[in-house]
Amino acid sequence: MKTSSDHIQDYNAPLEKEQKRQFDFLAESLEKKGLNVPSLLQKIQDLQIAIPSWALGTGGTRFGRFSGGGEPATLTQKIQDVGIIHALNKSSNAVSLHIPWDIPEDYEAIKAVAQSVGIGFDAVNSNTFQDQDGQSQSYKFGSLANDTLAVRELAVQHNLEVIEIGKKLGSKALTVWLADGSSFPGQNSFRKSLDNTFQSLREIYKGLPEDWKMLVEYKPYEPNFYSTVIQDWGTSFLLANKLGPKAFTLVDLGHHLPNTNIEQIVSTLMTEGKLGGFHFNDSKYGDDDLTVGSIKPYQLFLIFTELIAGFTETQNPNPAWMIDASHNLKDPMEDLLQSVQAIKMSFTQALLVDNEQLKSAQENHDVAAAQEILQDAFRTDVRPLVNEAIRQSGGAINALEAYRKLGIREQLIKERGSKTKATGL
Ligand SMILES: [Mn+2]
Repeated sequence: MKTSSDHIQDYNAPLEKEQKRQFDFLAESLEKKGLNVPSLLQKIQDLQIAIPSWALGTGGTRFGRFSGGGEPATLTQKIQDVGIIHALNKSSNAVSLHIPWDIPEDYEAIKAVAQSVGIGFDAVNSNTFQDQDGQSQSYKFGSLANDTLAVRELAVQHNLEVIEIGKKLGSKALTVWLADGSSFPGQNSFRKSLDNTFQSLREIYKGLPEDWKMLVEYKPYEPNFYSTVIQDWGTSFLLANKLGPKAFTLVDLGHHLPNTNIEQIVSTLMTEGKLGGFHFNDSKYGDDDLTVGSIKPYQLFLIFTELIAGFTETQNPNPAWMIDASHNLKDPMEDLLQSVQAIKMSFTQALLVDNEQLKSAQENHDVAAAQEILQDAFRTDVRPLVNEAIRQSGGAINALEAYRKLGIREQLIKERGSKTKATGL
């Protein structure tokens, strides 16, 4: 694959002069505002976003799926793809595995592949939203929340197995997302479903190693359309609190009803020390799996502003950063490069917010000034700074352009064929 350091340096060479000119110009104006540019570069370099194993193939909708060429057919190929992304952007040094779609056959071999491309293993994800071949009980009417004890036990057992798989890979967190709920009023008892879920999660929590986290994800609807058991951050927070100090809430941007104030949720969770992880994506209507920053970049910036304030002003542990998207039109790797870049840009813009000035505007009830402070940061074109951080780490000045110029997809199609299908999709 043409992603060796030499290939990337060859791609960068003709762009270096213009990159330096743009960076110097921006750096000078930031320094005039009292910002420490080397420290900004370091923070941008340190931000690493995990890639989910399911995002490397083309996603589908309930109407159909249109495969792209050269999709990864095996776990090894998925990890190699994450390695390509990381080589280009130096910002995606971990993969988040979905079990049972990505159970390693040979753990040592998989770890060696990951190590060879500089990739670690982020949170492992359990799956009780679909039945697997030969499964003894069905999740059709719920898993951890199911009224039938044997179904709940099967779902608990699956989660415990996922922890065991994660332990062998060096993962440190289990993400639980439940499809459980009801599609019609009267179908389930809300109280019983919630209590069953808590009892099941408690069994899983008992099997969690000391240095692990359990991330409890919420979602207001889908695949159930009347109610989901863990419908919102409040329900997830309630469960995480009852479970104990290793349990946290996970915020998936797509898992909110339209216009929900997600930045306020982030702030509240961090105040309580319970924000455990983030799933990035973007959406116009619901859980649309669109490229991060493609629809609501200002919202993303406001979320990062809360996160960055929370890092210094709360005791919340560092959250796990993951993308959770798998959309149906673009080359998945191009989409992931765009998403990671969008995350880095919003993060960087949020780093530019003058929190002291903002506090003073708030104390003086100067509403217009408070808005100006935020928007001054948001309207700064930070691309030369983000690209410089990536360049200094050995990545490509423009990762997406490099991906195209180096002909990565063409090489993958040549190696894997044009009709491969990613597992789980
Ligand atoms: Mn998610």
